[in-house]
Amino acid sequence: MPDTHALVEPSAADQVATYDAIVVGAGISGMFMLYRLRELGMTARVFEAGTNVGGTWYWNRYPGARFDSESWTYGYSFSKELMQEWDWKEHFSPQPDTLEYLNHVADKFDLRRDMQFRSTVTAAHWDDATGQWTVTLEGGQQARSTFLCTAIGILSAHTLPAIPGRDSFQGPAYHPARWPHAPVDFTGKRVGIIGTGATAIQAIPEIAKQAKQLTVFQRRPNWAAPLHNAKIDKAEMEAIKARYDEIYAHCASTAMWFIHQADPRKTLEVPPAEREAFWEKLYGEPGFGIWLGNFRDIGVNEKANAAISDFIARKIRQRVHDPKVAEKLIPKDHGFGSRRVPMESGYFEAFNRDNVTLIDTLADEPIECITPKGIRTTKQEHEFDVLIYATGFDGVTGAFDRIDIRGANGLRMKDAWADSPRTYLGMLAEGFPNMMMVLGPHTARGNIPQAIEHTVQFQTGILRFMRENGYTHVETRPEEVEDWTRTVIEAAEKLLSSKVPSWQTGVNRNVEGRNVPRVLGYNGNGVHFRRKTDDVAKGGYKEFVFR
Ligand code: NA7
Repeated sequence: MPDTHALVEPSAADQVATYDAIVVGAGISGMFMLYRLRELGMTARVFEAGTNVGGTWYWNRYPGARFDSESWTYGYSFSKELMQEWDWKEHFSPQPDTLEYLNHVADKFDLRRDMQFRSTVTAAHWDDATGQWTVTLEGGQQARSTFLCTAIGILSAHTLPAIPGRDSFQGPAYHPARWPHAPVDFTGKRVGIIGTGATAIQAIPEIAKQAKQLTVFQRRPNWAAPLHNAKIDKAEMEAIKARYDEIYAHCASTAMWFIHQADPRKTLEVPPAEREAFWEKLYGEPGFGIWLGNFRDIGVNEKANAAISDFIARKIRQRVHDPKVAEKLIPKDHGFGSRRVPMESGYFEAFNRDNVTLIDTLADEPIECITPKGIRTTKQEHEFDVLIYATGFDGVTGAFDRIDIRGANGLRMKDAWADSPRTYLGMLAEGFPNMMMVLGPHTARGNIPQAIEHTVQFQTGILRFMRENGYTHVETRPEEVEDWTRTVIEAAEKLLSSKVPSWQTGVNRNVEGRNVPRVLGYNGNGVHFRRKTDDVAKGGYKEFVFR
């Protein structure tokens, strides 16, 4: 008798691989999520658009890209062995070293065997009947899972400038988040760069050293302060390793999970000379101290903020030789620290070079269009060999918007979040069962890798709890979502930053409908956030619905 089974073609449904969990993204979040899912004995598949691990540090290969957080507080802390074997070479790690570190982590824990690269997720649909997510990739491949973990980053949806003629430029044009893998040689080149955010502030001093001519098109200046990076020698690294427990415990005890702790004094209560000396000290020290270790009211009190802004403005005037250029580099529309403060290495001095020109596109020369030869302003056409669009990202929700995510009853995430994201702790979103968001909107962020580790711990805690109790379905409770959303909005209202347009408040004028500030993160104290999540876990996750 012939074996008829052998003749039956498998149906399309049979060909769809099924996992316990699908993770979208192989950056710091996705890598750690995979590690923890495996520990739970779950089957998991990671889909990643790039050709390797690293996320932000895979994509952003532009000259000058580096941490502006201390390297030794910005790696994984889940493995003491990993911490002891990895030597950070610089206090603020440059992108190539960070990418090497993340590849080392992927090798050490054999992560790539559950990862599929060159795999952009275009859709993720929840099916109420089967209690499963179906994930679709750009090429049409599909996979199913009980849980969906979004590890898509807060700054991964890069945006190009919405300027007429953008695609007509005949030379190479780069966005820093899609930088070529081979170094770009600017020698003898006329380079134009649009944007003066954290990315451009890192790139400009480096490109200026090589280019024949660098023209910076600035729409609105940003406050920036010196990074004071330095190498770490063997002895110093050993000393850091010996203190890791203490360092990480200290970070967990600060509001933003960095080593920096706000000074408990209020700015205007401190005598001016003492205040000035304190600011001089902070300005001379490495890292975010001038922002996060400053007097505790600079982010909430307008007079205090005006005082520190005046101090930083004086520093810019001292560092930039041409007073007219210095004035253009000083922000007048927002105070120091009310947008994310980029830390710089020779940014202001770059404008003292003969080969660097600053163009103020708001006051002096608005950009009219991009042409085949360069950029036309209201005054002239500037010709370039290379253009750089350092024009940022559709922050926090942008990466979600690029995937067609549909939850219970076909609810589209874009519709659900049209006014505001609705989440519980930024961990799960209302209406999207079994979807865990790492760095989702309305969560606490601060020190990003530490936020990631905390979030993944919390979420895999839920998964363990579900397994122990025989549950397969988790969702948020409406009253808890309401309460958390209110908490997040109230925490933001006190801050001067909540009114200032930036990626942090979800404003990106290159994206339709993104011109009104929104609250996209939990800006309360990170210590309170940790306590809250720990209490939810200890209490048996009563704030969620399981079945
Ligand atoms: P940012 O900080 O959002 O900066 C983008 C810059 O590009 C900013 O100066 C914008 O000016 C400018 N921009 C954007 N679109 C245009 C157009 N159409 N015309 C002229 N200028 C434009 O992004 P980054 O990549 O620098 O940094 C993102 C984060 O990455 C950073 O905060 C770190 O956390 C790491 P605007 O201020 O909107 O006037």
